[in-house]
Amino acid sequence: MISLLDYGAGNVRSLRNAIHALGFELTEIKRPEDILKAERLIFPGVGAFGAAMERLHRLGYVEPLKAYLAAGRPYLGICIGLQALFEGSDESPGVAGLGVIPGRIRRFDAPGLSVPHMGWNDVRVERDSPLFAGYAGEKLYFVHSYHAEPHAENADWRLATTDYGTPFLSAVQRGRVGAVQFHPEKSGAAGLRLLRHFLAGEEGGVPAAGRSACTEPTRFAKRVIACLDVRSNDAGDLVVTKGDQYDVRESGAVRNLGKPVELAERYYEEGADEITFLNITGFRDFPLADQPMLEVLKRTSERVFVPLTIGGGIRAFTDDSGRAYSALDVADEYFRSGADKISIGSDAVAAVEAYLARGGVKDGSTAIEQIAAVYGNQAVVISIDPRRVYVDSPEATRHAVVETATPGPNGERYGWFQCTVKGGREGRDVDVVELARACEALGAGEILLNSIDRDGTGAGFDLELIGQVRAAVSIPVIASSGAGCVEHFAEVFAATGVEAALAAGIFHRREVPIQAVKSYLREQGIEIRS
Ligand code: 1PR
Repeated sequence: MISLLDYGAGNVRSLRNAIHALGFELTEIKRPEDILKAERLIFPGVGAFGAAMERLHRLGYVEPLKAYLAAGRPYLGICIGLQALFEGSDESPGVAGLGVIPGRIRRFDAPGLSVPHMGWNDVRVERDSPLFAGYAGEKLYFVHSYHAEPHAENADWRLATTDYGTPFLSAVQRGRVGAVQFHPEKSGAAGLRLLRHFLAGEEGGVPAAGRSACTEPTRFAKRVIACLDVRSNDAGDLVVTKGDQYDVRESGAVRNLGKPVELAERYYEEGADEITFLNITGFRDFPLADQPMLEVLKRTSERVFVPLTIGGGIRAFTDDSGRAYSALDVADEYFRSGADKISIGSDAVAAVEAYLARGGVKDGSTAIEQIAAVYGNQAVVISIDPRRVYVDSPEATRHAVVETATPGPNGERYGWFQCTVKGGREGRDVDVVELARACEALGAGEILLNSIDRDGTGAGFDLELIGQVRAAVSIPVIASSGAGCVEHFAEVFAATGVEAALAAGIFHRREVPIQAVKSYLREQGIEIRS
């Protein structure tokens, strides 16, 4: 029997799903005394270090956990479940960790490095371990802003290291106590294999192949994301649709490109690094009333073991009976249904307008701040729907302009990118640069950058737009809208340095398979996850 130490600080549904999919039963730790009764214990920490330790203390779990670890009993820590083993973290100064492993947790901090470290990276397995039995050098999924430093004092714990600006401990193990910084439950088949070794209590096993004993630097991959725009069609069925410049109707009817769960599963099998669902009418319908959408998410998360993002309708809402819901309530339900990240569109624009009107002062009132405080910055994606506005000169507007290689209808040589809300229906007096910067300051962890002008055109990503936003923030940016062929992916990575590229239409219509994109990127020398 496997015991899960879910102390209620975040979303562990993905891990539960992975464990069930592997055919294992789980029991929950409900009281301090359950910890010492556990046969195998998993600690899937999420969120901030200080919040995790504070909850462990409040629940009376710290002492039994220390006793369990001191006895060398089977333990698998994941993410914060690794970091908590150390003495403390710069994330939460003054808060003591479990102190099992010597050393402190530090923030990633190197010029030009996007933080969080979010995506697929290699691990250098430095010695044989049953956890990595059969491991053949596949990339694994990481998402964290803080890391454990390898030191002489913790050398006996060192199992694997990864480079992200600096080398850090991506796996530790001593005896039967082990922990990993990456998320095995979100790392596809390679992660599930590792998880199975722990769950099955396999103590022997073959040594890791591939990168074992390897000393070369690990390589962080660019991500290729499949996006499913979802809404009800006129018959009331939830379908994957796809617009041309956000118009999803053809001859009056909503385009139907397939069933959401089936398509998501197909993209997982075909090697998508992440799947994003956008509930595109969420701005007008209350998402919590949209049970089919929540069901789609639940069923997908039982079968798809890469990160899932969902957006659409995340905002405060009062229903017909007068009951008020906060944006955090809406996000909670998405996380409970299997999302790893949520994406906020229209409400982020409103939040930024209010934040700028306050003179750039944070007051904790925005959905971005509230959701990030509970689930961590990495779980909050901002989806931007910009439209190009041409001007004759930079002086003609107060907004951040680009000099454009594609002049406007009257030969204008400059343009700025106006944020819109409600699926592009309404433009606001906010540009992408001020929106992206303000969202980063409010605590967002990633930007999903669409383009209404390029969406569905197959004309390629808008490099001017994407380059402008990439240069403005240090959180990861996902380029979206306009992918028409494999070359467009290589182009956007080379020209802008974004961390990920997303496409919809070419994948749905089977014009370009995900593996064709990846093969081409590999040929171009761009690091990807195979
Ligand atoms: O504003 O928080 O309720 O969120 C609504 C979400 O729905 C936003 O993320 C917004 O981008 C999205 N959305 C709203 N209306 C539409 C529409 O198409 N009518 N979809 C829409 C936006 C954009 C992409 C698309 C790429 C790639 N879709 O995500 O998948 O452009 O397409 P391509 O590769 O075929 O060019 P809120």
